[in-house]
Amino acid sequence: MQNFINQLSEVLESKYILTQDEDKAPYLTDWRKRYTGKAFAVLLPSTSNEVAAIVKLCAQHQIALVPQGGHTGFCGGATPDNSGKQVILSLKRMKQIREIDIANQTITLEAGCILQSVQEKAVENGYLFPLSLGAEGSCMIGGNLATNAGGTNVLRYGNTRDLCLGLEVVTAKGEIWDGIKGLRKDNTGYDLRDLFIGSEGTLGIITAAVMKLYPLPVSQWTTLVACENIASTIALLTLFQKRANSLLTGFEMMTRESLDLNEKHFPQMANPLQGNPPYTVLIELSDHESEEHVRQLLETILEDAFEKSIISDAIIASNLTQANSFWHMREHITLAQAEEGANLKHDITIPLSSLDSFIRETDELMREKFLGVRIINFGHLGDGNLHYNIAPPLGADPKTFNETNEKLIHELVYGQVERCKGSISAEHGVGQLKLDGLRAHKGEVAHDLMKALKTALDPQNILNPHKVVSI
Ligand code: FAD
Ligand code: 2HG
Ligand code: ZN
Repeated sequence: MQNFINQLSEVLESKYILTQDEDKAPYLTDWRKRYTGKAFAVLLPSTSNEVAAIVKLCAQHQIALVPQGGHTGFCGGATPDNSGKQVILSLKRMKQIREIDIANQTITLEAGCILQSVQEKAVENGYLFPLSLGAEGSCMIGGNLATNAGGTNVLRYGNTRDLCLGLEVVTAKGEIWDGIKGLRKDNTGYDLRDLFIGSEGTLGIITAAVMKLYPLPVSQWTTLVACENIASTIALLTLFQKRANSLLTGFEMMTRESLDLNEKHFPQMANPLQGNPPYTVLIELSDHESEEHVRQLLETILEDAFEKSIISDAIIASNLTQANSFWHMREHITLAQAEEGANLKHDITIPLSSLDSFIRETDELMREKFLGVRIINFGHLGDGNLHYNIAPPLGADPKTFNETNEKLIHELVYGQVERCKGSISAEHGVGQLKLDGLRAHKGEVAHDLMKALKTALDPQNILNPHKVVSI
C-alpha cells in the first residue's frame, strides 16, 4: 500500500489524497445513514488525465475504486465496503463547464458539476436544463448520469439518459474514451454511451458529458388538486395528457399519510387543500406561447375535471412563491421520512393501466399483514413511478420493526410489482441495496448478459465491485 501511495503522490498533490480518519469521515456514510464503509483513502482528482492515471495505478495494484459524486444516492452505490481496502474517487473537484453551444442547444460539462449550478448556468444563457430532483443542491451530473436519475420533469423531457448526447469515460484500464459529441443521430454500432449511463460506476468513470438544453418556457402554472381515490388521479392524468399534451411538465401524487408525516415534522409544510384529501396531485403546465394561453387551458381542464367529479378541490398558485411552496411540500416528504427514522423504500414503476389495482391490492395486503404500518406512498405518477415507502406503526421502534419485517415487506411489494410487470427500481438504481434481488427480477438471461458485460469491461473487478452485479 505504501508503494501505491508513493506512486499516487506523483499524480495528485498530497492535500488531495485523504488518509486521516477525520478527513475521510464525510465520504463514508450514505445520505440515508443506512451504510457506513471504510476506505483506505479518498482521492480528489481535478482532471480526466488525473482520473485515468489513478485508475491505471489501481489496476496495477488490484485496488478497487468507488466513484462518488454528491453521495445523495439511495442504494449505497457510492459507499465503500468494510474491508478498508477500497479507495473512494470523488469527482467533486471536476466542475468545469467546458462549452455552451447555443446553435446546437448543448452544454458540455464535467462530472462534478452540481445539478443546481447547471440549471442556473442554462438559465443565464436563456435556456432550460430540465433535470430536476430534491437533491439538486448537492447531487452531481456524473452521479445523475451514473444512476440515470429521474425526478419531476421526466414525463416531458425524459430521464437523464434522454438528456445526454455524449460522454467522456475513464475505463477500467485507465484509458480515456472520448465520446464528447453533440450528435442527435449516431448509428455507428454499439451505443457505448448508453452502456455507461445507469451503470452506477461499475463499468467506467464518467468524467464529462454533453447534455441537451431546451428553450425556457414563457409561463408555468402550478396547481394542487384533491382526488378521493387512486382511480380518479389516473383519470385526471389521462385528461391532462389528452388536453395539455406536451405542456404537461409535472404530475406528482401524494397520499394523505405522506402529507400527515410532512406536517408532523414540518408544520409549515401542511397541505393547503382542505382536510388533507386522500390523494393530492401537484400539476405543472409549461407554455411557450403566453401566460393567458396556459392559464386558460389549465382552468378549462380543471372545470372539466370538476364536472366529471374526478376532483373535489383545487388551488391554482397565484404567484411564484406559492408555486414554489407546493413543490417544497412535495420535496419535503423524503426529509420528513428521514426525520421519522429508518423507513423501507420501494422505488417502483407500474404500467399506468395496472396502477389502480396495484395500489388497492397492495394497500389492503399491507394493512392486513402488518398492522398499523404507515404507507408513505407518493411519487411521479405521470411516469407510473411510485415511492411506495413503509414507515413502522406509530410508537414502534423503527430498527426493531425493520429487522423483523423488512424481508417480508419487500417480498410483498416486489411480488405485486412482478405480477403487474413493473420494475423494482424506477430511478434510484441498484447499488448494494438491491444486488440480491436483481437476479430474480431480471431473469437468468438478462443477468448473465449483465455479468458478461461487467467481466468484459472490468475483468479485474476494480470498478465499484459488488454493486449492481457481482462477478
Ligand atoms: P452518488 O450518490 O455520489 O453516486 C451514485 C452512484 O453513481 C454510485 O454508484 C456511484 O459510485 C456512481 N457515480 C457517481 N459519480 C460517478 C461518476 N462520475 N462516474 C461513474 N459513477 C459515478 N433520484 C432520482 O432519480 N429522482 C429523484 O427525484 C430523487 N430525489 C432525491 C431527493 C433527495 C432529497 C435525495 C437525498 C436523493 C434523491 N434522489 C433522486 C437520489 C439521488 O439524488 C440520485 O440518485 C442522484 O442522481 C445521485 O447523484 P450523486 O451525485 O449524489 O451520486
Ligand atoms: C422523490 O421523488 C425522490 O422525492 C425520493 O425520488 C423518494 O424518498 C423517496 O423515497
Ligand atoms: Zn422520485
